[in-house]
Amino acid sequence: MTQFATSATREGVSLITLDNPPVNALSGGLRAGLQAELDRAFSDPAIGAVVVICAGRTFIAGADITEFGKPWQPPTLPELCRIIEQAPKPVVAATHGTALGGGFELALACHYRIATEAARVGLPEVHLGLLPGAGGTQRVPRIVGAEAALDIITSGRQVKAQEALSLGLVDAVVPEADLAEAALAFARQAVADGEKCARVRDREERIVADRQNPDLFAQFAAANARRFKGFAAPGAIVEAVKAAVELSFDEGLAREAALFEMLVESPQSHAQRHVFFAEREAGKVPDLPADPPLVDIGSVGVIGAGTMGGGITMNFLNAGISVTLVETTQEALDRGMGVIRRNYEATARKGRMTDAQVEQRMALIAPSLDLGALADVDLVIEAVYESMDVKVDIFGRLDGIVRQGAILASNTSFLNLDRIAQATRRPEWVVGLHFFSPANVMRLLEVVRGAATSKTVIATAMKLARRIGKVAVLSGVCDGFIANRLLAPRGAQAEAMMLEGTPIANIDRVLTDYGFAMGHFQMMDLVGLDVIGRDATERTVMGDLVAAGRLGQKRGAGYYEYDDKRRSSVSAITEGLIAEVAAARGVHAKPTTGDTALLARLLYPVVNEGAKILEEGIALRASDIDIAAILGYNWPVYRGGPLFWADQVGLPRIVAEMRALEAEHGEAFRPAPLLTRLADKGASFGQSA
Ligand code: 3H9
Repeated sequence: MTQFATSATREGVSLITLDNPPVNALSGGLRAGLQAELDRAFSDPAIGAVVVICAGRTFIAGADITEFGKPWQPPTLPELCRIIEQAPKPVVAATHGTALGGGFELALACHYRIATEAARVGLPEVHLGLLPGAGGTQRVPRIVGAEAALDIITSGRQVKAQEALSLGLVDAVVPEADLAEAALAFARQAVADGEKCARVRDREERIVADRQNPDLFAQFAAANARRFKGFAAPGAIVEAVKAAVELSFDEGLAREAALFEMLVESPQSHAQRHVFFAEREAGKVPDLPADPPLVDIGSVGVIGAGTMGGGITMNFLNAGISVTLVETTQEALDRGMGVIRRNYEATARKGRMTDAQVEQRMALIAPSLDLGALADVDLVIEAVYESMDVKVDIFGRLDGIVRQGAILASNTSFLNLDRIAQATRRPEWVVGLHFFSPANVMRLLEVVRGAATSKTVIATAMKLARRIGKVAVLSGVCDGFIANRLLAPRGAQAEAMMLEGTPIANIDRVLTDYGFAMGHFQMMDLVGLDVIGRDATERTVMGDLVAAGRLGQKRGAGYYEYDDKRRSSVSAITEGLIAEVAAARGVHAKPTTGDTALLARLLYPVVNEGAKILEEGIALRASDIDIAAILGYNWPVYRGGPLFWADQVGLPRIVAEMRALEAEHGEAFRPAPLLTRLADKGASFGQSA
């Protein structure tokens, strides 16, 4: 008996309980503890069968990710799975919560699996840049066939108990309270029936059928090429499942193990593991008490039913929280309500929501033309356009309307939150809640802490973010907060290079090759050049494009030309405008060539800005900046974010290259003091926290 595994004998069955809070990750200690209990049960003649169950909120949620990259302590997980599958006595897995990754693989090595009604199973390794490395790629296809296995493993999705039952991934589904007793009864029945232990490895019928369709793997890879682009793990998963179909079980396992080893060492998996922990770390605010008082958010008011206000509203409706939506005119209110309804109806048409759910969500909105309707809500979010005067006016009025003890939030994306807060007599109740467009989709929420914002308000905002499915990153007050400020230098350099004569298609391609879904100019065209509408003090290509009615994709022309399928091509008109604007501004042609040089010029200034944001204390930690870039700007997750990437490139190299760029292009490339200090010390952003 260890602290991780204990057992009790129940009428001839050993009930082994695993306990490694919070998610029963399969640490070395847990594996050793389970092995010891299994040995004892297998060698005890009074024991006929074994049930493995978990204490706490979930069955095993996977291998212990913190152990990756370190030497494995025996027994390894594949060994443990082999011991269980080869056992002389039936072993039943009793799963509740989420049996994920190595946890589900361990269950698959058991002879039977029982799940509670609310349980889920899945193999989410792909999200960590990995594949299931303890037999998952070999056993799942033997149960569900290669096609369904590819879907489950490359998506990493959680399969609900009922679906798992119909697919044969679990053998029975029982009410939560009955799990242990049902599993014990199942185990006794297996003993009484005297059947051979059912080993997934011996199941051949699905594999034999899949052998008739050898093109299936190439077809699956081709059909999903867009989704998998840039990622190494999905291709490895396809290869491993193919091995399950084509090779013997043991050869397939060996193939899986080799692929796992390759991936676990890869920069991509390192990056994705960093992101996994960074996302969880972001929610932690060091100066908050462990159990802070919170405002109970039962109702929300949103001011502004435009694109942002509408998207913000949907987050709360999705979480079952009612929203009073306020606009200044009936027309704007009707338009906003119409957009929300159409968004939901589109989701329903895709089968991801029922018509009744659409109506339930719409019924949670109380539209109003009167700010007075916000008197009793628990949280107000202002989402009107970016004008300090307008915001100051609204917050001044809200101060006289909204009940004391409610939170007043602004969705401003760059204005000074402290000035907005000063428009009220309760600045401690004012906070920034900065959503990213489309606000119902993007997972980042910047929680902006003003000089006076109270701990209760910060703690409530961080918790609320989780409730509405967002990842909160705490930001101090500065122009652009974290994500917008971080990425602004990339845009500035893209535009500078454009004027110097680097083709915009080259600039965009370097960014998409790096892993961004689209390049800078493609993004501008998608958002709409009129929407971006910067107040330029000098002539700009964007200004000229807007003046020429080339507003972006929606008009079939912006920086690029678009055909009716939205495929882009280079535009001679844009090229002409670029040359004209460059001449008017006296920019000399000196195009940056070579992908590495282009990328350095675009992304080193982002790294540098990140260093400044960190040094100024705007972000709490380097990994928060990575999360803001990934979740707010679709920075490729397999790069780990700008600062993780910078650490991988090497800070001394970045500083040296930036000094050369500074000599040529000036101040934008002057290395930030923190960056230089870390490089000089041989340290990294990862060690800077
Ligand atoms: C694998 O299994 C490889 C095998 O195929 C092959 C091996 C040979 N390890 O998310 P939460 C921590 S790869 C270590 O906030 P929730 C987490 O960091 C693994 N730590 O809870 C956090 O710590 P803290 C495949 C882990 O209720 C705390 O637990 N499995 C692990 O919102 C609470 O986590 C996965 O990828 C772990 N495996 O969600 C599943 N998991 O409190 C990963 C969690 O200090 N886990 N922690 O910040 C999850 O998806 C979610 O944690 C889960 C619970 C859905 C289970």
